[in-house]
Amino acid sequence: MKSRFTAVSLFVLFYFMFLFGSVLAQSGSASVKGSEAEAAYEGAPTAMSGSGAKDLISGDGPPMTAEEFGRAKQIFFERCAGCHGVLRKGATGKALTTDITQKLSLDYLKVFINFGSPAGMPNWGTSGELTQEEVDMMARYIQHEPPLPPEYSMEDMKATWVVNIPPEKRPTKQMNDLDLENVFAVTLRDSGQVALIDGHSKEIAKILETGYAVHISRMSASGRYLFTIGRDAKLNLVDLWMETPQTVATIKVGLEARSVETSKFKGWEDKYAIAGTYWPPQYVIMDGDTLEPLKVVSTRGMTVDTQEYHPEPRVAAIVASHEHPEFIVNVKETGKVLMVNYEDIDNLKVTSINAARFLHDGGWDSEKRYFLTAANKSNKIAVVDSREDKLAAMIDVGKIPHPGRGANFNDPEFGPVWATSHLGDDTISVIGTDPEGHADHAWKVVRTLKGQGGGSLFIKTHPQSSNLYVDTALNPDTKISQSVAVFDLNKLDAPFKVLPIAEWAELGEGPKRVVQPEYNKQGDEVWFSVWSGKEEESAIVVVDDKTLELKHVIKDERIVTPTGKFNVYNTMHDVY
Ligand code: DHE
Repeated sequence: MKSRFTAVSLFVLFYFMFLFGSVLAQSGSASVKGSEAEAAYEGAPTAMSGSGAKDLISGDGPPMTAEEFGRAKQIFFERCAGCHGVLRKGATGKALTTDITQKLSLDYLKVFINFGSPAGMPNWGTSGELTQEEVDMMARYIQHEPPLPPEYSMEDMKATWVVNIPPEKRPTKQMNDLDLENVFAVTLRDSGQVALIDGHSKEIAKILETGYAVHISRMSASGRYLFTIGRDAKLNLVDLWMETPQTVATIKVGLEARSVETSKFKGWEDKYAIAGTYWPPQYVIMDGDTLEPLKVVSTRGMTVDTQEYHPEPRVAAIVASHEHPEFIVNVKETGKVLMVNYEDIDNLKVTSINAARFLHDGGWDSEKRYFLTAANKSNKIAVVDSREDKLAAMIDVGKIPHPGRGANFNDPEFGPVWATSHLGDDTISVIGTDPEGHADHAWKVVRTLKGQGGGSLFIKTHPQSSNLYVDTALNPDTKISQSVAVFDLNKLDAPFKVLPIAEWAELGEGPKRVVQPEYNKQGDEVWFSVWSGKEEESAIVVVDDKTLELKHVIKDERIVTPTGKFNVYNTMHDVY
């Protein structure tokens, strides 16, 4: 059925939505531009198609055929679940459970889906992403109960677990002549691969097949093993000591995932790995050199503020403690940070620290005692003291903080600080991190820098550098999304410089978003991804950190949609 809106009903509905807000409009004060960036970011297609999900076509919802329901389910899983949650309990986007949607008229929902909202809901219909028939179908779909995706058990994991080369058949020393500590593992997002690039020659040493829409890589404490996770929750364990580095074990830990980490506490180096999943909401502890799954733990539970049950609290960032044999696990929807002690996994001790919703990414202070993490919808940074296993502070920052792992440096006036940029505004919040030496400034925003604009994802510096790089990859203005701002850490009051990274790459058509600065081991050069579409040419641009001039452009037809880059040494030692 083709949907038709009269001009009058459209105007009335739209006016109403703008004037009074809406039950579906996202709350908060994000600017329109920040919300656009946020929607583009969180609303990326998920790895789940909805196949295997239990359909719950309810008698209370509007008429739908099974075929329509199936199609709508797939669209929802691929396009909407990232913001609204698989079970539609709400996250970045509002809750769309039937107690809410069935109270709204079909026309109202159609307008919303068609035109989007100023708070960040994309205009699915008018942008041409969905046809009018699909808009109508989606409006009816969300008035039915959400389908339930299958759970994923230890047995399911074991069925996918493969050890290609067992530990006893692996080399006992490095068999290649790569300077491993200066290798970069580069995410090739849409080809489902990782490129290992030599930091000196800038040559590709190896392309490894990984999971779908591969996301991040992390290093084992020894620097021998690379762990890479895809959005489809496929995990690769790569042995960098082999003659040519290769995958020695794989496992699928769920249906949808973003994070992986390995044990780093003294005496536990390389022993365990942990991966967190978005669906099912759980984490799994694995053997560090085979990926054998050992313990699966659900994150379902009560939210930090209203203390109500949440069925889908996704696992966001995970870091390994340097203070205790613990993993620090961010649980997005409940707003809790879990300190998971791996000393005795049969009698697992988990300290649950109250933070705020919705926890996302974060990193260490320079001493690696305090974990600073973004509660992005609360516009706060939570500080966890990993020595005391307690919340040290909650700090108000700009709109939708997105630090990546953040940036540590010595502020000429305020001493040791850590900084984050924001998706929702153009500021960079600089936070004091030294409660002993600079007690007056600790856990306060000591200064706020103004960058190029909102839509920033990552910020980076290095102990050997006096520069701070801030990307703006999701800014709607291409001039801004294709360049980066550089601040001089010795003259923070001076205006920032702009480096035209995408222009330097000399590529053809494409969005050419400049994303995620990453230093080499020495801290004297910085690598940027110039991220275009799958069919377009992308590149990696290397900048000389002293002169801020172009040093090298890595172009190769195998460099498809490069995004994250993980220098082995810096990732191993949490240098940022
Ligand atoms: Fe990421 C880190 C989740 C979209 C590139 N991303 C993370 C982490 C999480 C996360 C939880 C922290 C992992 C950790 O430290 O253990 N990312 C998500 C999403 O849920 C989201 C918003 C939407 C989605 O559908 O996945 C999302 N991320 C993106 C992108 O679109 C990016 C820009 C490009 C890409 O490759 O997909 C992207 N995310 C990254 C990168 C990191 C990351 C490069 C690691 C940064 C670092 O320096 O450590």
